[in-house]
Amino acid sequence: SNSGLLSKFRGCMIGSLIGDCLGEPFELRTRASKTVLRNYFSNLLSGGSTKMFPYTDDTSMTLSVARSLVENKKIDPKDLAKRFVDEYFREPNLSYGTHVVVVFYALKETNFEDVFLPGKMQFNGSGSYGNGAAMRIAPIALFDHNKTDESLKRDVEECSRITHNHPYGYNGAILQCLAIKAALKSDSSKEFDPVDFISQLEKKMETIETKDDSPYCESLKKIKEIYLQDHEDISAEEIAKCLGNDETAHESVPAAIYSFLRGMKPLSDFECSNPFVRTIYFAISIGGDTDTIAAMAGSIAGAYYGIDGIPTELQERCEFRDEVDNLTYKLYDVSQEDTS
Ligand code: F2R
Ligand code: MG
Ligand code: MG
Repeated sequence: SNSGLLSKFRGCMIGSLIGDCLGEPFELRTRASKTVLRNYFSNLLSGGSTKMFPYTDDTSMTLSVARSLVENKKIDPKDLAKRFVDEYFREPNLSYGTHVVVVFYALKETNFEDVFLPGKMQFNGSGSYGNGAAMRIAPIALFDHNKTDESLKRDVEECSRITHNHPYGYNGAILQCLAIKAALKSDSSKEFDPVDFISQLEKKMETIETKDDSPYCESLKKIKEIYLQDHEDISAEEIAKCLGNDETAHESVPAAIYSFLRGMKPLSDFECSNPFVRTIYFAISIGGDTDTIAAMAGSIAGAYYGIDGIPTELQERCEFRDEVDNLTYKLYDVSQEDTS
């Protein structure tokens, strides 16, 4: 139903916000102990605290993508670049990636003449493979949910290559976008087959990656193996070693997708009956780039369970919750208008 789809849109965007806000305190720090994480979540869920959690670059850039789509009803790279830059200079202290800031300055200094050129020049011309393109991609998955994978891929690349011109960078954003789209299209009241979910993504990535350089297909294979070998209780530490947990796209997008799958089943070290919460918990327990892995996992899980699957106790702790939700209604409206 349409109300079901709207709920999934809202779940996706709020899921991303929650992952960013709740994952931020642990980003790039020593991995939090299970006791610390359990207390953190039970405190939040019991409403014992009224502390508000601020968002970071992940949300700021996601909002720019959503606003640009709402205003232009299509991907407009120049408008996107201007929004990224305006937001950065308006609020530069949101823990942006250390190198992406160079792109913002260059775009501004060249007056947005060629919006792809500064991104191409990053890292001596190889382009960035940071996860900054993947972390902001959720609005495109929603806007393009009825389009072909081919047009989704084109839109993701245009949005990504402004800052992330390395194939690992934009392909990670494509995989993350395809995972959200698949979650959006899945009925959460029906049985779910994780191996089938991963196999579908793998098939799509095989047409995108080259055979001899395919980090995403390799990680998807590893996730499939975890299920096929009944190794479903694998620890968060082992997942970090096996799939990665850092600021690069290829070492974080697979961990986010795995966190979504892992949240479907009870966890041995965290008793919680809500699968969305389990996803965020597991994503943070992987350590490393916790805000970004949890934001990406949260957007997939939110697209699957819908807004009603996300406890209000967690939503209410996030700065900008209402603004994100209001924007999502607008994004929903333009995505319904657009049938091209
Ligand atoms: N940056 C953070 N958190 C750390 C906060 C640091 C703080 N600002 C401080 O001053 O201490 N979080 C946010 O950054 C990640 C997204 O980053 P993005 O947008 O991809 O940026 P960037 O700089 O392009 O890439 C990130 C790092 O990836 C490595 N890398 C990328 N391409 C590379 C290449 N071709 N060769 C070698 N290394 C490459 C570099 O280490 C980049 O710095 C998110 O976590 C977001 O939350
Ligand atoms: Mg961040
Ligand atoms: Mg991060």
